[in-house]
Amino acid sequence: MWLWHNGRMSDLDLVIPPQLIARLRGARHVAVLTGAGISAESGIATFRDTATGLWARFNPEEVATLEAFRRTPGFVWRWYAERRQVIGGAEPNAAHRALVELEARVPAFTLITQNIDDLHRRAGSRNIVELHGNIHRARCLDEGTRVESWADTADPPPRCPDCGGMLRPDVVWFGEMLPLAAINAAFAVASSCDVFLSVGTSGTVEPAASLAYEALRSDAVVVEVNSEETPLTPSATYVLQGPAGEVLPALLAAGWAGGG
Ligand code: BV8
Repeated sequence: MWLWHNGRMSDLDLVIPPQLIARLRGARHVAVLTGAGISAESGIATFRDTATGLWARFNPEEVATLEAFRRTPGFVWRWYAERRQVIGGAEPNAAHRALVELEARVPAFTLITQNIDDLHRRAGSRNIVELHGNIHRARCLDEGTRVESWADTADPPPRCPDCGGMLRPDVVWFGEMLPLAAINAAFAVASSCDVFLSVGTSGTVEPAASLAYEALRSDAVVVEVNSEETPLTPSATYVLQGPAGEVLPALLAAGWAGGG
């Protein structure tokens, strides 16, 4: 693991800057934004890993859009059904669990996720803002009725139990508005927190990608946890470069060694 601080890189095994730990321990309100990278160590492909990423095989406009669903509802439904199956077989990893522990140790904590895999809730996180919906929910394309279960059909998508219309995944597609309550909450938290962690996100999809800059503008300490550099790296207050499943437990251990 490597630490980037003011452009200097050092081996994280040696030190996590005491001033970062002090800010974390003294934080009133910690906000965390997560992306697909936090679920990578649970075996779930990220969007942009070229070898295995979901983008590698499908262009997002081909699948994650309302137009694609209207054009080929069965294909889009099956793409989500395949992802739901992979996610169903995955478990939260050490990074998800470290955020559950962090939530218990700070006065106020908000977890903002771009992920639709529900692993934060399964890990035990409580104050979660789902920016892009949840793959385990569906909703009626015509009247918006939300359902948590449905009878699978040989000719997907399944139908709305109320009106018989097509069910669609209850996720935010490209070109769709985010849930207003979620995006308003996320920006309110980004502008009022004193520590903002950006974990496992390439920061390329808007409006989620703007949250870290909102936190910087509001004088929060912004910490990036990512296995690679991203557009945020030069602007973050601290960059802890490494797998989230190692970095986040190390951050917790350094901040609350001995459970203090
Ligand atoms: C909106 C849910 C406006 C679905 C997702 C042209 C046409 C249309 C829209 C646009 C356009 N140009 C720009 C836009 C806006 C668009 C956008 O941002 N496009 C991008 C591609 C440029 N945004 C939208 O469309 C949004 N809506 O703008 O509406 C509007 C206004 C008025 C009226 C109507 C509409 C909606 C965006 C939401 C799309 N839905 N997900 C689904 O999942 O199928 S987006 C999806 O992709 C994710 O949710 C996430 O947000 C994004 C992927 O990003 P990441 O999570 O960061 O994942 P990625 O693979 O990129 O990166 C992984 C990172 O982890 C990497 O940095 C890697 O290094 C790191 N990593 C890997 N392993 C580890 C690790 N880090 C730590 N540890 C590890 N082990």
